[in-house]
Order: sequence, then C-alpha cells, then structure tokens
Amino acid sequence: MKLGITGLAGSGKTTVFEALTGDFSEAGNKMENRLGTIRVPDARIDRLSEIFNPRKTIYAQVEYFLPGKSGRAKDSGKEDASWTAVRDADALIHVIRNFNMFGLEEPNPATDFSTLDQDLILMDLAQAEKRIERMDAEA
Ligand SMILES: Nc1nc2c(ncn2[C@@H]2O[C@H](COP(=O)(O)OP(=O)(O)OP(=O)(O)O)[C@@H](O)[C@H]2O)c(=O)[nH]1
Ligand SMILES: [Mg+2]
Repeated sequence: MKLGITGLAGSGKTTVFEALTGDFSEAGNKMENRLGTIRVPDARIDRLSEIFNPRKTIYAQVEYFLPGKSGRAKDSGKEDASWTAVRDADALIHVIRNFNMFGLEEPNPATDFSTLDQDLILMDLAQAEKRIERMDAEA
C-alpha cells in the first residue's frame, strides 16, 4: 500500500514522514521526493511463521511517499494545485498544522483542511474533464 503525504506548506509533512519511517537521512532537502518503506509488525504472522517455519516470512509493507517541493501545491490555494506526484497513491495522509510557527499565521486547522481539500477536488475535476474530452474525441 502506498500512502501519499499532503498538507499545506509548513504543516509538518516532513516531520510526520520522518516519524513514520524513521528516515532522517535527507533532513532539510525539500526538493527531492522521498519514499520510505516500512514492514508492518504483525504478531499473527510471527505465530504462523513459528508454526509453519517457512523459508521466508514476508510482512505487509506500507510505503510512505513525500513529494518534493516541485510536486506539490505551494500554499493555500493561491497557486495552481500540483499534487500530481501523489496521484497514484492508494490513499492520502493530510497533515494539518495546529501549532504556532514563527512566520506563519495562527493555526487554523479547519480552514487549512478545506483549503487543501478544495485544491484536491479541483484537481480531480480537471482530471475528469480531461477524461471526458478524450472520450468525446474518441466517440
Ligand atoms: N510545535 C510543533 N512543531 C511542529 C510540529 N510538527 C512539526 N513542527 C515543526 O514545524 C516546522 C515545519 O515542520 P515540517 O515537518 O518541516 O513541515 P513541512 O510541511 O514539511 O514544511 P514544508 O516542506 O516547508 O512544506 C518544523 O520546524 C517542525 O519541527 C508539531 O506537531 N508541533
Ligand atoms: Mg517538508
């Protein structure tokens, strides 16, 4: 399963990515895409593995994808939404800021949530419209 991390600028995306993956290797590099794969610990698999003693034990994996700056909308809907990089994710993690940060406005989680949500909805709409145009052309 691949999960794409989204959120407005400064919301805490990198922090969440690093907490989830334990990967602190590229701290400070905002341009590059980052992908972290973790194995999901599962006591049931451990038990089954004990019983059947297979040659290999493979846990479920979760991939966390954090798009670099170029692959995401910059801020609060003022610029074109461009979360194209997370388009193939199975689900999105939406990181919302609820802490004070020098240089940013007071936290406003509800507004931030709907700002990004609307960007994503517009992106979906644009995608659907393109698709319809293509279908029309083919018909
Ligand atoms: N107080 C507080 N600070 C946080 C929290 N999460 C992140 N920060 C801090 O907020 C700042 C921004 O966090 P980042 O994880 O870099 O945010 P980001 O969304 O990756 O930012 P951009 O990549 O610039 O869009 C950093 O200084 C973090 O240490 C939190 O839950 N509480
Ligand atoms: Mg970041």
